[in-house]
Amino acid sequence: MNTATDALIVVDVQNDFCSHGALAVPDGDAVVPVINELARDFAVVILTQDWHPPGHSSFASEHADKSPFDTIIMPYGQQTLWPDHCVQGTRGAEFHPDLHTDRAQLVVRKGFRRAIDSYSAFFENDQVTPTGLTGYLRERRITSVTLAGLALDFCVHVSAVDAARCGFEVRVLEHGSRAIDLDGSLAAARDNMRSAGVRLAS
Ligand code: VGL
Ligand code: ZN
Repeated sequence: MNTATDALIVVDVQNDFCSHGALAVPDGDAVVPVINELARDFAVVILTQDWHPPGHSSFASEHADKSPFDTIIMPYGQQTLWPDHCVQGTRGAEFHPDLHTDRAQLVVRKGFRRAIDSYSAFFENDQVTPTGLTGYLRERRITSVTLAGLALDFCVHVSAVDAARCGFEVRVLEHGSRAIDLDGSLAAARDNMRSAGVRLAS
């Protein structure tokens, strides 16, 4: 058992990121049994849920002449465009049916503002708008976080770097994560996490 100062943050284990989903991460379903097992060792379990309104600005379908996986410049910086995914209230936005969610104490929804995406569980993609998770963790006296889920090179990566930036001790469990890997994004994410002081464990 980990202590009460450690939290497990399970990132975006939702139908749209799993097999047959709108933005299926290769082998994404494989994280479910690993995370179910892991979660039993944590006193504090938090889930994140990508939760976009229809017509979200990160959807390629909202931009003329753009395709999924193109990048554009938004007022807050560079943004990859995605297939429509995790639309609020749809089956794709629900957690994977085999994910054990009963022990989760908090669900952090993110990406719910139309004009801005949020990869991180801590800050939206402008890197300044908070989700409130830092305050929650601090109030609960949590000092260290372990992350797993989808996708390793996007939401897990940015959440891990932000957690380190907020002063938490951070570990990412690679065996409980899978990557999208667009143009070397996985290698870049690993470098970035290591430079931020994140421990990559497998
Ligand atoms: C994610 C792309 C778009 C993720 C979410 O969970 O990694 N990736 N929305
Ligand atoms: Zn998304």
